[in-house]
Amino acid sequence: MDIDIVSVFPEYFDVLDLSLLGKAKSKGLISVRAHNLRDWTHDVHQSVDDTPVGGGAGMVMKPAVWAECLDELLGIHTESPDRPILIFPNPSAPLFTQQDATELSHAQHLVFGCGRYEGYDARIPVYYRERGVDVREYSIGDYVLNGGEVAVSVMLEAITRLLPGFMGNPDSIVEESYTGGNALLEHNQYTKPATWRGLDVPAVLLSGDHAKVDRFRRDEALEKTNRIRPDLIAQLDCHALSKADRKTLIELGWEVSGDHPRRIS
Ligand code: 6GU
Repeated sequence: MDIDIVSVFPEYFDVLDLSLLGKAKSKGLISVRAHNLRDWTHDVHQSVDDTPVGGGAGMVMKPAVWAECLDELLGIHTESPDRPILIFPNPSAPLFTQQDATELSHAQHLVFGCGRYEGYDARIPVYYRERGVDVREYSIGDYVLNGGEVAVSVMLEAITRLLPGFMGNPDSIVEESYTGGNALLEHNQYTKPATWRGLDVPAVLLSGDHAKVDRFRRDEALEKTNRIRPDLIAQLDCHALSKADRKTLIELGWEVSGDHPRRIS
């Protein structure tokens, strides 16, 4: 996978070499290039932003500089068969989910554009969409960051760990939270010793009875999700739930009929 990142702080991405992503780079699974947006300016001040039309606080990133940069990185004026996906982090966009990470992990080439200040001119994504580019805008959560750099490193970590050959044990991806159509929070994990500072691991986990262990973990996942993220329970597909799952959810106060569980209050 080829990854281009455009930012006014490209050095921010030097740390990628230190993290797990560094592993993917050294294994040759990904090639990452961080570019400085100011390299596409022509004025002595290398300015990338201007005041908002219509007034208001802060500065907005100018479309012309971004377009010179993106035309080049996307190969917009060439016949190249490469069809990069263009991604802009944006706190006012739909949330980035595990499903997005999975989908993007199959792409050949990703180009990330990090906005700073109050954002970027809204015509930039419109322009590239009109030229047939797959343009995505994502937020990583309901809070505001100063720029897209942190959001891009979050998305990159979520995407690249899904690349074939990245994980030592691919099974651990299948078991984890948010995977598949039935997203639940993960059950608790314990390691040895069985008793530590007066706290015991649940006895059933030491029983050696795999069916009982599986049921215990599934119930714990359902209870935990019910307590912390009831919105995820409400999105479950009732048809994909086992009899035992339904029983647990009914005990937790859900009506389990129709397409999705409904809370009975
Ligand atoms: Cl993607 N960008 C910024 N600047 N702030 C955010 C965000 C993105 N997601 C949540 N907050």
